Amino acid sequence: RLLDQISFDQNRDELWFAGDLVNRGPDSLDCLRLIKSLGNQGGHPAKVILGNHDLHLLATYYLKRQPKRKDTFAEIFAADDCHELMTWLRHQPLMIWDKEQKLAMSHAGIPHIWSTEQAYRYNQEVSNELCRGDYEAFFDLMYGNEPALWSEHHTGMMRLRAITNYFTRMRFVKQNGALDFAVKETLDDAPDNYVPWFSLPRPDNTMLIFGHWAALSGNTGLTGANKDQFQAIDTGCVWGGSLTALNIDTKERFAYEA
Ligand SMILES: [Mn+2]
Repeated sequence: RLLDQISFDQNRDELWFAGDLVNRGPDSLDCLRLIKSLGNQGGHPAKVILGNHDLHLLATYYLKRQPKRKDTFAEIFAADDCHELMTWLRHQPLMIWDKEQKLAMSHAGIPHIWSTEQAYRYNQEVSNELCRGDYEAFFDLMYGNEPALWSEHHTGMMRLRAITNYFTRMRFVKQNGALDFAVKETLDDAPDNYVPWFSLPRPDNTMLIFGHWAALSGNTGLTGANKDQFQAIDTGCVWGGSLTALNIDTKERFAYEA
């Protein structure tokens, strides 16, 4: 319905998706099928980055685990094209970067302690593991909150887990970049000594588009000169709010109210 509202045209428009394609609404299977199918008729394929729920789906599938009570994966696992969908999803990155347009997107954002270029390299480290490495071992060791603080000295799975957590789960951080994993509510609920990741000055002025933090309702609360640098586009559709599309060229927003 949102695509109808913005008169989406496969041949003219390119769609970017900010992750959590699944588990946040009533029809995850058809959502995956629709997004994967874009580009099949010669138009632009969708650009997709992985969110924490997409990674959780992949881990549940590849490790053959029982879905959790709140998961809505049964329909996907029962589908004839499940394997194809999972292979396609596993090959999606954690970050998209359009260097010329000075534009990047990741599910939760990019911490202020990483330049955009640095973030892109870290994204490639995880993507290589998911596409060509031991992805089952990755999924097995992916869950966990440690290390909460980034260091260039992290190696192996600790490093990949930290990168994944920054890209897909970050909300509040400390000045040194350490992540909080407990608070998922609004800006007023910051734990002591933590601030929203986008409130700290970044090393470059690339515009960052992100989802994940539904409680923001699409509003970072920023008022300064950098307010447009951070585009929160999750407007809480999962809780009955609207679903939002941002026109990358004009920065105009469109919301479908359910
Ligand atoms: Mn999320």
